[in-house]
Order: sequence, then structure tokens, then C-alpha cells
Amino acid sequence: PADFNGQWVMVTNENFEDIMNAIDIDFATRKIARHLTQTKVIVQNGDKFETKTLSTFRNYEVNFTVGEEFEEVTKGLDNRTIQRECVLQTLVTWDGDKLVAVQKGEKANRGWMQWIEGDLLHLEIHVEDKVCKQVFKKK
Ligand code: RET
Repeated sequence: PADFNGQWVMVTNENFEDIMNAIDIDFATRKIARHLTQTKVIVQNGDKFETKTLSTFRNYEVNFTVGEEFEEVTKGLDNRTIQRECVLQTLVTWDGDKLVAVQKGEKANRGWMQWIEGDLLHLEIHVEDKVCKQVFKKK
């Protein structure tokens, strides 16, 4: 399979605001988060992934094995003011050299797709009818 290992620094981030809105991120958080230059740190061992999305404001970690459905608790990501955790049933699979994630939960059509082109990492995040396109460059 493709090799995602490395540190990837954000170069573009289209429609991130739409995605944050769709997953009920509050206004104050959105205001800060939309300006962040995110860094993706990926440790991959075959089908086993440890991923960190880092920023000066907040970090988000998700670990998974391709083909194995898991419970994804979106701590520090979805809005937490309503005092209930957002738990997703997430399954990541290969589509050729692309990673495709389906995140079953209270939001329809939630998931992402991630692939490499040269020294760029592409990440497309979708929720309901919104799509965010992020591109990262290898450090
Ligand atoms: C940040 C900052 C705080 C607010 C939000 C964030 C969003 C993180 C996301 C991460 C997605 C990671 C994926 C990893 C795949 O391997 C940057 C933590 C909303 C959406 C898809």
C-alpha cells in the first residue's frame, strides 16, 4: 500500500469553516481554528496508522487499522458544551492507494479520503453536503 509516513504541513484548507459548522463547532472555536496551520503527523506500519493533527490551539489524534471498524471518540473536536461525547463508528478502507473513511454517527455522509501525490498529502473531509479540501506538504 501507499506510504503516508511523515510530517505534513498544511498549505491549503478550503471550506474548513463549512465542516466545522456541520459538526457543530461553536463560533469562538471556529474563529480561532479557521486560521490554524495544521500539521499532520502520520506513523504507518502497513495497515496500522497513528495520526496526529497538530496545531498551536488544539490537537486531535486518531489511530486505526485499515479494515477494522472502531469507536472514534472525537474529543476536542466536536462541540462538547452539550455534555455528551460524539462517538462515531469509523471504518477506514483502501481504495487503491487512497484511504477512505466512513464515520457513522448522528451526522449523515460523514467521512474523509486521504491520498498522496508526489510530496503532497491530500485530505478531503465531508459531512452532509459539505466538503473541505486540505493539502499538506511533506516536511
Ligand atoms: C482542529 C483544531 C480544533 C478544531 C477542529 C480541528 C479539526 C480537526 C480535524 C481532523 C481530522 C483528522 C483526520 C485524520 C485522518 O487521518 C484542527 C483539531 C475542528 C477535522 C481526518
